[in-house]
Amino acid sequence: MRKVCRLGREVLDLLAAEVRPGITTDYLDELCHKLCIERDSYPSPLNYKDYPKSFCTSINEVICHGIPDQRVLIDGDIINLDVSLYHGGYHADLNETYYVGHKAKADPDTVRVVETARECLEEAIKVVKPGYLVRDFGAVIEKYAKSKGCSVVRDIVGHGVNTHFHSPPNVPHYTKNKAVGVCKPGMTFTIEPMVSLGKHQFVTWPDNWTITTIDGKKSAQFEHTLLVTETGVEILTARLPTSPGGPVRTPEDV
Ligand code: EYF
Ligand code: CO
Ligand code: CO
Repeated sequence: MRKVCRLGREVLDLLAAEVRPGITTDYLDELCHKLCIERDSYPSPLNYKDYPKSFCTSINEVICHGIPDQRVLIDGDIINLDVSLYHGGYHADLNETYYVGHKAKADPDTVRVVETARECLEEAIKVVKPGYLVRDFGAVIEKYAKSKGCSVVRDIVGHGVNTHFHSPPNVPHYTKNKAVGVCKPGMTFTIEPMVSLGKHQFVTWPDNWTITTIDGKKSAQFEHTLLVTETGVEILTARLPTSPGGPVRTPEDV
């Protein structure tokens, strides 16, 4: 799991470095496929439940599972890149949302939803340790999102990730959920909160994959693959010191 997650981080960082106005998401998809193959890895989404591309690219009001196509990125967009890959019998799964163009020029609501989604994940990771109930992550996430005037998408959840792309437990991101499970050393799972500026409700496009906000307002997401350790948590997909921009993003990063 450590190795595949390191490879996943490399792929995401290399894709993120290509995000700029004027490129298409199909360009990123072809690059994602090549970067996976170069690492002796298979892009987990490709053909998964008949999904047609190698990763997901979700722009602005698209909450998740956006399919790469000929859409050209424009200054002021936000785009989530969700990379999952399979190597040596294990899957990794991580995503981040990026500003297209300079963060300093993005409108305040756009910055609010992106940074709130990033911080929701950080807040949830802080409480991961043996004995913590999986159902309790949602309260941490939704409380934080609400404090920033944002909503949390309810129907798409984090998940176990290991020899299977998706396995138990389900990890809801909202409060008062009924998820089953307790953190135990050795467990690997994702937390991947989707946070919106407007209503939490979504619509699914006729392609049966793309999920967007019901009101057209922007939504942002961040995801890590996590390992429960004897004393807490290891972020298997953490940014590396060698990642563009360094190990963690500062508020000044774009
Ligand atoms: C038929 C897919 C199937 N599902 C989940 C399949 O966990 C994920 N991201 O963090 C995740 C990624 C992908 C995925 C990529 C493709 N699929 C998507 C949407 C609907 C669907 O139902
Ligand atoms: Co993912
Ligand atoms: Co996932």
